[in-house]
Amino acid sequence: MGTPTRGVWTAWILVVVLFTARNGTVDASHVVYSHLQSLHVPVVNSSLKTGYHFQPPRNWMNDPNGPMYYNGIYHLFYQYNPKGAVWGNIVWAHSISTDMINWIPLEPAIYPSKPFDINGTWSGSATIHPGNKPAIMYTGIDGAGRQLQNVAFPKDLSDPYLREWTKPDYNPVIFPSGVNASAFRDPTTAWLGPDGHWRVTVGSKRSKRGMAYLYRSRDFVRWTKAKHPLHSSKDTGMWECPDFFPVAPAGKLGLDTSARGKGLKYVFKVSLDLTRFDYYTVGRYDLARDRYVPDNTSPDNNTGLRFDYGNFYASKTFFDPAKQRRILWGWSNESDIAQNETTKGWAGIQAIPRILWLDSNQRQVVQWPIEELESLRTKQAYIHDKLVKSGHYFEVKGIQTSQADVEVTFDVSSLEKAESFNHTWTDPQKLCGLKDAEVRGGVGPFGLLVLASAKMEEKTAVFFRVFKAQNKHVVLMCHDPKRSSLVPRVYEPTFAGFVDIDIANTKRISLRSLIDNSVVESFGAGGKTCITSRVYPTLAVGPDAHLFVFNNGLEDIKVSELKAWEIRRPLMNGD
Ligand code: DQQ
Repeated sequence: MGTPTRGVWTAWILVVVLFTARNGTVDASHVVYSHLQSLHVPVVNSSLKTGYHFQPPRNWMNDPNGPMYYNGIYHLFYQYNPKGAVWGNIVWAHSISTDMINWIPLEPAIYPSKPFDINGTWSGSATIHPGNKPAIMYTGIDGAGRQLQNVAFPKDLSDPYLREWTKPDYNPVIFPSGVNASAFRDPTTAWLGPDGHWRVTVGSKRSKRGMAYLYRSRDFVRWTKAKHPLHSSKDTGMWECPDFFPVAPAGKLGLDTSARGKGLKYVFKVSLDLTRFDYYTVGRYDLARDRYVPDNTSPDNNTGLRFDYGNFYASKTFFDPAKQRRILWGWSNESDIAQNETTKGWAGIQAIPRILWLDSNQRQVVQWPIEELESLRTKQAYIHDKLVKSGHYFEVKGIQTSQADVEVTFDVSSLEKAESFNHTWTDPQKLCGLKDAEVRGGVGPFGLLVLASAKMEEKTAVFFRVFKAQNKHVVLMCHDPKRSSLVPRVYEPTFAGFVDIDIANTKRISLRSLIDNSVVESFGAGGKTCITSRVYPTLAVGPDAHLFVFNNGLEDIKVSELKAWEIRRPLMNGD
């Protein structure tokens, strides 16, 4: 019998995946592999484990929950399976940090134990009450499988780590009356209205319409459903993990979720269960009607703006009063099949926390890794004013790049040779699939080849391509992991987003990529377009991972400056 081809393997793996999925029950958003849920295996493939991204030492992790700052300490809770590397047995695991980079694990803060959460402690958010008193609202699953909203409070406010949380017996505080009880979850951070009442929004759907139901309360205990939802949108399906917060019209400073004032803009984000991506709009909050109204510059559906155009879901922001900034956390799941996750013994990471602010054009947000990450930079490589001729590439040498932070600026002196843009190319991801890094272009593709083997049998391309449309140029940013691993994988999509810059004017574009063994997290044009991918090289591992700059366009480009640092490992949850 001959060796099965890549196609045969892929088909076989797909059959296994589909068969397993069919035989499990499907919860709200994650396939349930009951037979794998409590399987403890040693972590076998540690070389691909991330070094500086947030991750528990073992097992499954999904959504970030209740991020907050309290008396000098950052807290991150997250959906965690203490018993295995697939979704199941979910508790709120709890870690603390003074810089959001080095993490110390604590005991789980919230776990199923009461009738109102006996079948699950799902996602939710923290709200800091006046007098600096934290409160959590989360979704509990009761014995009948209904999704309810519960509150929990620190048992002892004088414990600097807030280790223990109390769930009052008066829970649930919000019962699914008049809503679909199996699609009613993930309460947001609450905000105070001018009438002194708290407001919270909960994700849901009504038939195919995505809904963010609004509830009000004076005391955080008795909640009343508002007549109208905060927002809804047709044909978008279940809205998981909504997030709603004000942003300053200019500058990078963040605002408290309850901030009010003239000229404030708002961001509303939902995680669409149908596509498994996070979409947001920029808009205004009509306080008189207690409704969110997106601006007409933001498409309000699954063609809309994304915080990240890659593997990034169930994200959540919080206001950091210590540095007056809004921080975004997001879950980056594996691109692998459940069986492989079980063999690895771990699954899921959090993307590096990012500060988030409104772009000066007020049409989108901009994101950038928190400055604390820079404390992990060690050895540096530096290159400047280097021409990359059409069809050429060069290697960045002198540092190990399997865990690295790369910042590069490309000068594009002429746009003469830009390919023409077809107006039907509305989906950047499809366009990147069509015109991947190997497809020669006019201006671009140019960018980085990361986690590449010495002979480039393996590589993940992070690049830009510039097109000429009728009256302007269109810039596409892509992640192309098609050749990232010699082992066939089920899910290796190209990811892409358009970059809203006037390149004819700037004549340059910047790129930052955070490389971490099996993660590539990229920020184009100073954080206007972000993409995160999970890749699993077999050769380009540890010291055998290489970094190249390439130009596969007809036009020469110049690297005006490239700085790359090795990134050392922080304290990571006791691992
Ligand atoms: N994950 C949680 C839910 C949420 C989903 C369950 C999003 O609360 O809707 O683990 O990934």
